Amino acid sequence: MTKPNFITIETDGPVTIVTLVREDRRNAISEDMLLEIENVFRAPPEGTRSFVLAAKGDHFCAGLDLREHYDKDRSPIEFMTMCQKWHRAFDIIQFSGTPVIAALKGAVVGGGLELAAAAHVRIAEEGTFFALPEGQRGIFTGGGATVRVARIVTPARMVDMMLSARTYDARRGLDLGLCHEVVEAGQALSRARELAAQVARNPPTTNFAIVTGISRINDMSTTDGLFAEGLLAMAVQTNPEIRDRLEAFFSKKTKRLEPGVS
Ligand code: 1HE
Repeated sequence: MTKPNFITIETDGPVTIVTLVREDRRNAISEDMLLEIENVFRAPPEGTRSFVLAAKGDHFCAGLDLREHYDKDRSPIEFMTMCQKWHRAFDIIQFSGTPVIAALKGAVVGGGLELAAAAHVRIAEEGTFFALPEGQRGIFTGGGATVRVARIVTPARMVDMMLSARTYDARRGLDLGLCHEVVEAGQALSRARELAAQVARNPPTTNFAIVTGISRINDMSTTDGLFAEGLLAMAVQTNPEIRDRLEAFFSKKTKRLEPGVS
């Protein structure tokens, strides 16, 4: 892989931290940047057991690079091809089998929300805001929001978000499922790293089943879904790696779950 320009890749033991570093454009995603994002999730550094997806600057991501879109004046078929590239890149994030924890701040809008929605856990710091301003710009989503964001907030709410361009702050985003945890301003990255390190300690087969299986099963009929769940459980529950964990539980060596602790 050639050295990326729009992202940085750092490893911290089993955690790989991918950072968007195009803060002068508020991390808006150009074609080249999209390819860099796809490449790192497609072929992560050896030993990666979880990812943090973060951003430099005050904003996570302002979505599609509107300047590039304007300058390229794409034809319909060129934009269809472009959408397929966004779908492919974000599918790899969601379905590669390795957990991705996003550290959100500032604007998480348009294609930036589509990117965040492909991650498995979203930590937002105070000051984060979510929106789909496409309607206002006269355009439509193209990076998977009609599927991923609509599933989170419901299709009806997504219609409203796109028509009104309303913004939701971090707390409201938490209520709606756009993020899973809200932390103080400036703390999203450290919390995401902490969680990614914790998640990296789960057996890879278990993480694979969690991050790929649940979404896929929710695309299936009840009968197919239950069958697929059984197949996943068959592989995960009989994995020899889990025996040590169960023994640690029996011998009371593992921390017990506590109410109210997340
Ligand atoms: C950009 C972009 C961009 C900023 N493409 N250049 N997304 C949007 O409609 C979001 C548009 N952006 C914003 O609303 C604001 O920029 C922010 C709220 C994110 C940040 O505001 P602020 O005041 O910090 O920055 P700024 O002055 O607006 O922007 C700084 C520079 O970044 C400026 O360029 P400059 O040359 O004047 O310095 C902006 O033009 C540039 N910039 N956002 C290109 N998005 C697969 S389809 C997906 C559909 C979509 O994602 S639609 C995009 C929705």
